[in-house]
Amino acid sequence: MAGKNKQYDEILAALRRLSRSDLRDSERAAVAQELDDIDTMVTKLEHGVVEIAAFGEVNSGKSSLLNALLGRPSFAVAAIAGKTRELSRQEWTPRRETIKGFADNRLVMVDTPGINEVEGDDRAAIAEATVRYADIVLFVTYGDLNDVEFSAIKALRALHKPIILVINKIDLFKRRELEQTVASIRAKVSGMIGEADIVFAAGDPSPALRVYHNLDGSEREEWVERPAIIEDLSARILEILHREGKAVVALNANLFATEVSERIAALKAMVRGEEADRLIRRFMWIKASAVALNPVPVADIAGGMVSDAVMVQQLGAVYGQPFSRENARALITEILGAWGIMVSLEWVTHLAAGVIKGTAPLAGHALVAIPQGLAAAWTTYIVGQAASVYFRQGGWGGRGAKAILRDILSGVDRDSVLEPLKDELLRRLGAKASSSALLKRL
Ligand SMILES: Nc1nc2c(ncn2[C@@H]2O[C@H](COP(=O)(O)OP(=O)(O)OP(=O)(O)O)[C@@H](O)[C@H]2O)c(=O)[nH]1
Ligand SMILES: [Mg+2]
Repeated sequence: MAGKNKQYDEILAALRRLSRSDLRDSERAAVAQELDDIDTMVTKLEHGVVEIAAFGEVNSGKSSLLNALLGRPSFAVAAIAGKTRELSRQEWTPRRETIKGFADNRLVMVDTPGINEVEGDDRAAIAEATVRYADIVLFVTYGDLNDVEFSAIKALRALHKPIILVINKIDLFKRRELEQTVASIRAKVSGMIGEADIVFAAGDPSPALRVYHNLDGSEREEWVERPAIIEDLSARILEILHREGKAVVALNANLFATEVSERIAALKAMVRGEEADRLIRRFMWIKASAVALNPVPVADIAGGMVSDAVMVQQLGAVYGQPFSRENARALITEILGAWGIMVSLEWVTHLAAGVIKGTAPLAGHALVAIPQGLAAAWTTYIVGQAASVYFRQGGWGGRGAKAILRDILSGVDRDSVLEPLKDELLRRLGAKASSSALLKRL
């Protein structure tokens, strides 16, 4: 099929590009599942597979129905609910020469576990994962739709899957009961599933009791097997394939590609965000401890840009944007300018007042060292956050650096960012102070 159809080729090419996209090891590990999913979809498209999945509550007769369509007992069936535990696939070979354009396709039936035991949001996620590769969904029920079934149908509709709603086990219904059930189901799904896509079936009807009248007037009872009722369903599936042709498969592949690339983008952003955070915290500590353990003149706090420049370069690498040392310095200058901080004693004192309050009065060396260390770390934090935004969005964007700095500053609680650093500095300085006190006493 590949190569014959432009739409297919484009989707295939997009998926292959996605799986080859430049990913660092940590990113590749985070999106391993998505890359596997892409491989599965690529293989499916390359082999021209069309998947038809049965979906519904446990015991609704999904496996039996698929067996009836296949004409062989391929899927396990049981009277106890929850027989099917995993997705499984079987090739279906109806008179496929009758389906226009599908002569070189493989039709595959997919059996799925029942949806019951899963709750709320999870149900939508499970439905999504279960029918991810399905081109047509057979939603199997054997009575009026309950809330679980209804919310599953809504989830499937949200995925834009063509759905055939199968009212199964019709051999168990009385005529009136069946009419009422159908009327109620139609009302519930109106606007979601068209009438032509609601069909009756009996995948595995119970045997019927036949009474034979003998010539001598006696009667003989016998249980006789009844054939499955699947003609309407089978016809409807073939009709959809016939009418929609490969658009059904292309639509599904396209939705899949969009969904999987969004998931990859989100996971990549998460991995990068976490790495950036770790990096910023490491540099905050380096700077805070260097400054606090060796106090430098206050004016040097923001001026000593070397470690910040290295951090910015490394952040660029996390976001896949190599940055020279000069560019890193220029970016830092721009950030500090947009922030508009006064690197002055006043600023440090002000900052210290916020963070140090609540701490036992500091003495001697710590009185100067800790506020200076924290001020240095705070500068590094803000520079790191702003640079991360810059790299993430490929520049400052229309709103400019000042607006971004404002967002960062209003969205962060300075005291809680610096708190762990303060404690660690106090611990280290405390240890240093007590050892020097000890030395003096000797
Ligand atoms: N009377 C009647 N019984 C049916 C019909 N289809 C299936 N059954 C019975 O319903 C029970 C469950 O059938 P399965 O096909 O295993 O149902 P399932 O939906 O695959 O169930 P799980 O795999 O547990 O989710 C079995 O006892 C079947 O014989 C039908 O059309 N009529
Ligand atoms: Mg089953």
